[in-house]
Amino acid sequence: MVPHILIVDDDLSIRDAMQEFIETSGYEASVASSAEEALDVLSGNTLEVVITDIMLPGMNGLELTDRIKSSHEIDVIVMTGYSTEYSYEEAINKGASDFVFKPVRFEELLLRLKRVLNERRLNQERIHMLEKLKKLSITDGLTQLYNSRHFYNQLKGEIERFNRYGHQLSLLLLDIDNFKDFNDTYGHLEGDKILVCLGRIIKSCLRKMDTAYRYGGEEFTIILPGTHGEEAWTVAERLRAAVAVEDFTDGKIPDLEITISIGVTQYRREEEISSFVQRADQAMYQSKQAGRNKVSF
Ligand code: GH3
Ligand code: MG
Ligand code: MG
Ligand code: MG
Repeated sequence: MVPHILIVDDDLSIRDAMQEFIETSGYEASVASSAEEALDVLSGNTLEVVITDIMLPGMNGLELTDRIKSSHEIDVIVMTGYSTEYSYEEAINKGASDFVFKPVRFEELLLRLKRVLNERRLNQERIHMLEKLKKLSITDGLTQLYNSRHFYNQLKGEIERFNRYGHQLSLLLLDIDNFKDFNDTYGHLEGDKILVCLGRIIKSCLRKMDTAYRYGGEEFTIILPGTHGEEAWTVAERLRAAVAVEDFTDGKIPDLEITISIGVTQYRREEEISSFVQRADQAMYQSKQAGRNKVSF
């Protein structure tokens, strides 16, 4: 996308000349004759850079810079005459990215503009990369659900919310039944495919607020904020039933039955996080004891 530049100057001839120059340099250019008009243009457009004169009727270019930097992700280049009392430092302190003297030498302005745009691009790439790394650090590579590190962080947060606002909080812990047998019979790679497929089913059974995690090898957890135990049990039962009827291998292994056992717990005030998770684990174990493919509370 072509970068969009806004030129702010109260002198019509300067405005026009700069607009033409910026446009012939390959950018989209808009103009404003005052800071107030510039703020109007900003509110209705996506802009990359504002090039503003300092001496303007009404709000001056430094105040404009201040306003822009406090509410927009936009770079500002400030222009002023040699003889004014405004200093380079003042403009930079207000958040300006660069500064040019008037009369503006267009070739110099273009170099500075290119440098500012380049830094913007690098910054965006950096932010994008950090977001990707952050996502990677909380995601389980196989199932694309969240990982167990993220589970404990999120659960801690939900427990704090519970203690502050008294919202209900429930937890499901589920484990694939006799999965070792499956691996022994069909191999680990086929087992991994089952895990991926199960991850998808879990996701499809979740409500908007719920989050699912690969807790361990073939064990998963689901945090259900704002949910009391009975409701959580209903979610668990729906998930158990969905897994039991799923054809995990698209008929390649006829009569294959994959089932899960689920433990449901509701958070008790002031309970330690470890005790909360342990109770879910105990409930899951009860489901195993009761013959597997069950939900226990
Ligand atoms: P139960 O019904 O009591 O849960 O029986 P189980 O065989 O599922 O239980 P157990 O905890 O003894 O074994 C879990 C098995 O899960 C061991 C291992 O073969 C398998 N497993 C764990 N992580 C992975 C994984 O990442 N990929 C695959 N393919 N298998 C895994
Ligand atoms: Mg002026
Ligand atoms: Mg297990
Ligand atoms: Mg198991």
